[in-house]
Amino acid sequence: MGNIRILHTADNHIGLKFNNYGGTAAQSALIQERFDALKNVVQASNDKDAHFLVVAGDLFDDLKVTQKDIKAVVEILKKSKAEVLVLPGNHDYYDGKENKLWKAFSDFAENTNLKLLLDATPYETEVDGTPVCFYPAPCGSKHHEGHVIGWVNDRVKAPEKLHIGLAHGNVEGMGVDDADRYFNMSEGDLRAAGVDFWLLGHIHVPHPPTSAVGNPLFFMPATHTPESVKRKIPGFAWFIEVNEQKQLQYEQITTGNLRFSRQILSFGRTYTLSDFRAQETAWRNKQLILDLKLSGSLSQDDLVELRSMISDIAPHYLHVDCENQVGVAVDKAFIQNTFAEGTTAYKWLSNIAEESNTDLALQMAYSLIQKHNAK
Ligand SMILES: [Mn+2]
Repeated sequence: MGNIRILHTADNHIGLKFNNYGGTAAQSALIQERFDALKNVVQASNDKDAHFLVVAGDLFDDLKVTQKDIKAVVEILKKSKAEVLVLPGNHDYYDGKENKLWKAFSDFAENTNLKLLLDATPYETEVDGTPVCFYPAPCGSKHHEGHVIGWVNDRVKAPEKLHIGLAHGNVEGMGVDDADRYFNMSEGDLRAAGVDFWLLGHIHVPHPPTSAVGNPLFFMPATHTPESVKRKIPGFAWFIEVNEQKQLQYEQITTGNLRFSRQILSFGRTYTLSDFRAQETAWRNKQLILDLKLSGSLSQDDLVELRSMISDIAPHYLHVDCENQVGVAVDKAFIQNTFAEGTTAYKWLSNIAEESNTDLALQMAYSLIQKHNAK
């Protein structure tokens, strides 16, 4: 029995429309990226000489993906030298009735290396004489609370075979958004199945967290390329090699080309415009979508400078979004520019500026004066 090599991906969400970037160059780049990163997954399967390329659900974002996109995905997956196993997830579920998505996929994939696992029934195969059995648990709907892996428990599992579960759903304790708690599985549920390990999808963060040697109960690859500014991580796939003693060596492979970065920054005494300038210069990358959330305060001159900086940085990125809520700092220069010398406001604010170590007292005093003057 030789080693068995598997490339594991999931949550590719082909067909995502990225309408929040509607009409921008970033929108078309993000749509195209889902295909390009899938090519990276296929390339990795060939580089690693994988026997199987497993897609553990949500290859497609919904059942309404266009025929053109389905065909393009099949064409990409066909280029893998591995056998490609595709499991329906909750976004691309299969409820037992013929649907356009999986009908078209099957038609395009006929007589290829692609195998669609629509039914909860073991798939027995072998690699160079080593028997391998996959236990697919496809999703039958988009939203479903309980898991669909229970049937695997009762199957007799000969010790000389490699037994691999395939499922798509939330794993309790992984700490993701409550909104994503579909097809909930506990570690106990996964263990009760009696397989050697599970290849899962659904949660868009990886598990285990890093490459290692060992015997994890389950793997989650995360998306193959990030899909929103909520993801700080790049896109990943797992490369898993199983030896004759059924010990695993697993390597996290980066498969995405684009990145998102959300920066929440507050200007003030400890974070200045020049700090921002230095950081921003280091971030520059045409494959990066930058999302800035700016607050705090800056001098009047720096505020003007900041605004022009923000409009100038766009060409250095794929896309820049900026929520600019930076206010004017009430410093000595501001007091002199705003109030006539000798007025109460001038004296009062200047005294605070002399004595106070915090911007807060000045900001509060200034806003009191503004309220008073507005009456
Ligand atoms: Mn999912």
